[in-house]
Amino acid sequence: MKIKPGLSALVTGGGSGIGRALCLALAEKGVFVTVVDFCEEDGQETTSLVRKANAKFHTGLNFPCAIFVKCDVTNRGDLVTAFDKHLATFGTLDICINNAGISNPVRFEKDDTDGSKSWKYTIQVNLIAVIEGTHLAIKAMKAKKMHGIIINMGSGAGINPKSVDPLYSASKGAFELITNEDKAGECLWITKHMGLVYWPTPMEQSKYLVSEKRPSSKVSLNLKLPQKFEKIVVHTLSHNFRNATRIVDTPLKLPIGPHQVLLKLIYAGVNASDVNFASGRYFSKNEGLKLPFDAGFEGVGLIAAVGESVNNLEIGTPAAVMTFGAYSEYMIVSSKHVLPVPRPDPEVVAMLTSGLTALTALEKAGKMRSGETVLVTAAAGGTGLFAVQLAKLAGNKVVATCGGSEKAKLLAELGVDRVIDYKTEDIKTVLRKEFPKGVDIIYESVGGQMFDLCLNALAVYGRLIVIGMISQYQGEKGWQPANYPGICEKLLAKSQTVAGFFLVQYSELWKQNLDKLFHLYSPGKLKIGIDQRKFIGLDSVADAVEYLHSGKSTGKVIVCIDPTFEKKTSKL
Ligand SMILES: NC(=O)c1ccc[n+]([C@@H]2O[C@H](COP(=O)([O-])OP(=O)(O)OC[C@H]3O[C@@H](n4cnc5c(N)ncnc54)[C@H](OP(=O)(O)O)[C@@H]3O)[C@@H](O)[C@H]2O)c1
Ligand SMILES: *[C@@H]1O[C@H](CO)[C@@H](O)[C@H](O)[C@H]1NC(C)=O
Ligand SMILES: CC(=O)N[C@H]1CO[C@H](CO)[C@@H](O)[C@@H]1O
Repeated sequence: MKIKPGLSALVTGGGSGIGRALCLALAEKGVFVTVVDFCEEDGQETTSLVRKANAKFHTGLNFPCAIFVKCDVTNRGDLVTAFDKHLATFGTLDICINNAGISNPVRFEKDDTDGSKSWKYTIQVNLIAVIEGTHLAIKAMKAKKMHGIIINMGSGAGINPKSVDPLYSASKGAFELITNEDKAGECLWITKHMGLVYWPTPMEQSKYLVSEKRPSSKVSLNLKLPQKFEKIVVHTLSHNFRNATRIVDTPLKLPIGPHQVLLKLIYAGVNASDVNFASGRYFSKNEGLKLPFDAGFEGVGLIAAVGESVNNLEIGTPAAVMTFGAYSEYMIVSSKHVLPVPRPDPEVVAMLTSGLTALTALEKAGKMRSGETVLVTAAAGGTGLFAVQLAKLAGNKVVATCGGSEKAKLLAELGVDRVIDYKTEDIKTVLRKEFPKGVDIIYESVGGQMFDLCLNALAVYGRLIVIGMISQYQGEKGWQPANYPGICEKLLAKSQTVAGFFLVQYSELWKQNLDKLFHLYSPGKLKIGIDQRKFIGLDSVADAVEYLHSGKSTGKVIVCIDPTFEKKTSKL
């Protein structure tokens, strides 16, 4: 649900704490609020704060932007009145947050009364009233035939008795549940470190978890693991990925080695360079290239087994890999190549090669600061979408090139200052006219004529980062290395740098930079663009690779390897 002015919300326990923070955060977006609380003073105060925050969105209303209903949530009659008053004032109910909760200060063994300091009362408030509130909210929403959102506030204390989470994060967390409907029925646990924390569904647990507590021997022999699995191998060197590869059956040999991890893959990322890998370009001549070899650069999934010497990784943990062989149902990898991640999601796949390349290349090779001009080519592609946003977040002016109006629209929405759609405008003319002093940093991944054009558009002290040359990978005669006569003279005359960047050589920064990307993504500062076309199963990988090279994709192209995870279903 998009949170917008004119929606209405009912928040129990809205007088103070998280409840008040939620009422105010909703009011900041123009939402009408019914503040429900048993304390008159707190409730009235929140209500007047909400009215103030809400005023700028609404004028000339014949009803108030917020109302207060004094209510003890353990009294069903009170609660019914609160919902009735809400509907009578605002007409519909869009969001209901059952937030009222108490802790019981009396030690359990001394707690044998029936009063307001008894365990019974705690259960009434924290459990029964939440169930009643959910009922009443469903009734109110159904009566108006409106789609709505109900959030029942839990507590970190339910999982980890010591953790106390800040009010602000809690209100943010709830917004995540309102705006992202894929999360219907889910539970969101907000922690201070990695944003959203992943809980396997019961289905995933029964399918992939060996046991909750592992026995002393950590080699897990899950009887549910298959005897064999499918993967994609390169059998002939060719830059035509479809011709170069085939799907093969492989036996799953257990137990795995002491330092190894068995990863069950869910999503794999498609990389512009898959075609270079399939043509053998990643192997130097003396490395003794041996066919067939496994394809696919990156993926996420769940850890299905760990070797006996692996102490830092648990079965069932979502994890990512960025090593060859990710176009596969299962992968046996050294534990040092396994990166734990919050969720096995397409967004996480996008952050791997595409996100890490953008962040690391701009900072390391581009020496990005703020207040400069940054040009990104193939800007609506997998890595390009990250590059434009990161350059913008760092405080730079961003220019982006792309082919097509849909891509141009998306880039403009992401805050790009000047989008050049080369299908309707000439890049060279625009740059000459609008950026006569040149551009300070260029994130260049197209190559060929685009590289020449970019080099000529570079400012004094400018840095041109060579990210790739996608336009060259599948030429008629394959990839032909180019000569650049006069390049030294050009660079010398303007103190410029042309810097190569290859992510593989920055592996010591992967973990730390992945964390940085999560920190930007969780609060919504960084948007992750996933191409909307669905590729399901290993036999769709070749289609996905060809689609990426068709120039039609926007954002990261992803293959879903296990379709049982493709659609998230509600757990309510
Ligand atoms: N150095 C590294 O470590 C590293 C890591 C990751 C990626 N890369 C490089 O980054 C680039 C982008 O990779 P990606 O995986 O994120 O792919 P991508 O940008 O999603 O690739 C698709 C986009 O590239 C452009 N394109 C495709 N074919 C083209 C062609 N023949 N001529 C001109 N433009 C073409 C198109 O955009 P428009 O038509 O809109 O421009 C297309 O939508 C590639 O060059 C890749 O090799 C490098
Ligand atoms: C790929 O295979 C098809 C059909 O076998 C063939 O026509 C085509 O020339 C091949 N392409 C390349 C680049 O090898
Ligand atoms: C993980 C990985 O190897 N990703 C590769 C994707 O493709 C680019 C080049 O286009 C490589 O630089 C990345 O290393």
